Amino acid sequence: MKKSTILIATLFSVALPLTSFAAMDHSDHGSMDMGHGGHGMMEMGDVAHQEVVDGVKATFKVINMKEHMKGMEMPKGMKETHHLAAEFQDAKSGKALTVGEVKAKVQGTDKVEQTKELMGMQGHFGADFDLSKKGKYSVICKFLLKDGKVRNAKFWYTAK
Ligand SMILES: [Cu+2]
Repeated sequence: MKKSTILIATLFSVALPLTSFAAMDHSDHGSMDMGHGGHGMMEMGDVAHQEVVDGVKATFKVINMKEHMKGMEMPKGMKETHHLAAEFQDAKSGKALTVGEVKAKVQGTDKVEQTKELMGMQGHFGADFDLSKKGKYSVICKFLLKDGKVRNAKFWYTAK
């Protein structure tokens, strides 16, 4: 009798953080901006940059939201024009790495900086940026994955 009580208590203490994490993940998805609901983001847009950084293959896509949201209403007052999506894989095994902290700094030729945290969603990390000015933008992405290493990737994106 006592033994089973302890066992149940142990099970609960293990299970609880997991469920709360899952619940948090869900609410994140619910509050996510459009584009993360129905379709897989990574299937849209072209690969803007891909590189292997210290054993991790990083793939970046920059998605022009207007182009991909044809027929859908853009939320009023939204100045973000592009969605930056980042996907990470173990370069050796090809296994998707979906847990981590990802930040990106986007800077245009006008030197205006936009730094945002990329949120985990549907197997990739993403955030929206304002790339409404035509021209070159530098994108610097800093990502900390489960192995505890901080990696960087940098590329240029030209907004047309
Ligand atoms: Cu996304």
